[in-house]
Amino acid sequence: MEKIYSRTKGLQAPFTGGFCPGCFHGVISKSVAEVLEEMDLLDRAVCVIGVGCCCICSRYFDFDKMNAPHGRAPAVATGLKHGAPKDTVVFTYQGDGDLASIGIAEIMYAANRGENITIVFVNNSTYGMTGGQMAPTTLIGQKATTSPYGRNVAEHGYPMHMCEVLNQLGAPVFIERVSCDSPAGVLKAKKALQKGFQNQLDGKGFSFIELMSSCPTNWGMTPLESVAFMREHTLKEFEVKNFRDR
Ligand SMILES: Cc1ncc(C[n+]2csc(CCOP(=O)(O)OP(=O)(O)O)c2C)c(N)n1
Ligand code: SF4
Repeated sequence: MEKIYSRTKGLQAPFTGGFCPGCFHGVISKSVAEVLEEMDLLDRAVCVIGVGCCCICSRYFDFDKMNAPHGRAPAVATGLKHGAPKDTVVFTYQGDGDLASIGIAEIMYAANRGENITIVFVNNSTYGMTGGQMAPTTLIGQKATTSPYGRNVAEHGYPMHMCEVLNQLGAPVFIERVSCDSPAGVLKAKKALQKGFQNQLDGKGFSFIELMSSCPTNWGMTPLESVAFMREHTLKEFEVKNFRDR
């Protein structure tokens, strides 16, 4: 029988899974590994992994990686990119608490300098690993353990849209928001990741890919309910689109 699918070499075997059922980190990290393999980059890629559930990727990614706690991944990636052999592909893998809250300074300045790195930003609108606290990306009215009555604009401000914020800067060359809530969405996400890595190989500069995600555990939903919530609410607040492609 013809073999039509095999697991990517970019994930260590045996892949037993460490994410909660229905969590998009699984399909996103697999997509990243597949794209690197398809582009023949597994031997020269380095992933700088932030804090949060993205750390679980440290167990699985079968290419060079390191951890950069407390939102500093873009700064660490900048240093790596400047010091590593020229053909090294350096990217970060960060959650929304890590990137948009704890590490807001680092992402802004790496983007503004137009560093030749790629950012993989997983937005699940909560602090997943630490128990569902409100993140900068939490929707208005969405409940969190630190806002049990829901995000209230008067008290907590509005959700932050990182693609739109970074789109105000001059230097970034590629900014796109995608969602892996359907097979077609996964294919689009892989195309965006490929573009982000190719831009770096071409020396073009800073690429930012935001992948919309869920956190069934902290949203208090089943996997299917969380996908329905994403489609009904999250993807209306965070529109899937390409913001910039130079
Ligand atoms: C400065 C700082 N404060 C708090 C923490 C604790 N902390 C570790 S992971 C995390 C939440 C990360 O959430 P997010 O980036 O959204 O990732 P997720 O787990 O949702 O994928 C926090 C607050 C930290 N590491 N550093
Ligand atoms: S806590 Fe949330 S973000 Fe973390 S693995 Fe579970 S579902 Fe995913």
